[in-house]
Amino acid sequence: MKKIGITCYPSVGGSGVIATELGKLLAKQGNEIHFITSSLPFRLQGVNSNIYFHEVELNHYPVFQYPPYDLALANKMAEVIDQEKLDILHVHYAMPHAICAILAREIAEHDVKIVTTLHGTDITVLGIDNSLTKMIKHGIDQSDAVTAVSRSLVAQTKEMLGVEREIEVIYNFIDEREYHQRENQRLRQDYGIADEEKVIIHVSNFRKVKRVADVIAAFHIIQGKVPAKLLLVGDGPEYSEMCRVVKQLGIEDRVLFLGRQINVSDLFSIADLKLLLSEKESFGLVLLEAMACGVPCIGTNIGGIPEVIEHGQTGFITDLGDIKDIAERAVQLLTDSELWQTFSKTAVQSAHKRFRAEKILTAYEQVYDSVMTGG
Ligand code: GMT
Repeated sequence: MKKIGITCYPSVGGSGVIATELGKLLAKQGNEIHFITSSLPFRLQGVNSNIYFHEVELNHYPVFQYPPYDLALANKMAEVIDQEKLDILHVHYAMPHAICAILAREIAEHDVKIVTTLHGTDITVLGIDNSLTKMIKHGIDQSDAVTAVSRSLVAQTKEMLGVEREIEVIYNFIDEREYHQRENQRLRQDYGIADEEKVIIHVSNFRKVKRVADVIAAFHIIQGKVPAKLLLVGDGPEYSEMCRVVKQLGIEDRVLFLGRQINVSDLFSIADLKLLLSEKESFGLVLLEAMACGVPCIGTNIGGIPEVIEHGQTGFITDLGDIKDIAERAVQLLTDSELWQTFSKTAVQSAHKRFRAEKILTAYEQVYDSVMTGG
């Protein structure tokens, strides 16, 4: 049994999902898990006797222009390390969480090992800002072990930050009990989807890097050839602009903006195709969730996406912004039911074989064992 602290961004997002689900699995194995976060992680519902939550409280002192979240977090981490005698502090994101963990390790009296998992944004987005690179690199170099969610992210981290240390690839995983194929005719009816209509889905935080406009542009072509509806799930900075684009194209009746949703597995159960056309994506957890529900995917040749989608087997990989190719591939899949069935079946098998929770949990446990034994 180990005592493990976990810090992540608790709001909706793949890294928060992975951190929380991993904590739940580790708790089930008999480990004692301490979440140290600014609010309760959204997937952490219900009571579990092995899981504790330590809230980082932010005080708005008038002397500070901004509330010092990072320092408050480091202080809380140090407190929890000492009080609970943590063996490991597993932080998700080098920036700022690994930096906070390193500071906390210095402040705390009890010896703790730091494991950092890179999820992408800290490297591919923050890493291009020169004012932060030295600090991100420091966070990575000073961690006892570092993992990343794809081979592509490891390569980018080494190239962009000049990191030389070992970074282990541990892919994201899915909870098979939640993400699996199921019938949901009722939900289709609730959303007004006709029997002959195909359902295309996109799930994201509507940031510019997600290129939601490309999803809409591709759908515009697709729906001219196949009766279809587009489900846009999520919310973020590009939301209003996307509503405008849909209106301008005159396809409001075929595009459903569903906003943020917690139970996306229900939505995947009525989808025929998932589109993720990002310009930056270290993994694309939503692809894996879709695959586990038997939904073939089309994604861009970016970051870790080609490590998740097997081109020509579980979906297609297309060039960034190649709307014509994306639409053609989509129409091919949606109109060839034999091909679709094969892709759908292979997607489920691939999700289970390569990304099942049990396999990924073992990989993280090995990292914990290795830092604790100094290996
Ligand atoms: O940008 C996002 O989609 C959110 C971000 C996060 O913190 O959850 O996602 C990153 O981590 C996910 C979990 O590992 C990955 O699946 C996403 O690909 C990654 N996002 C980017 O690299 C842009």
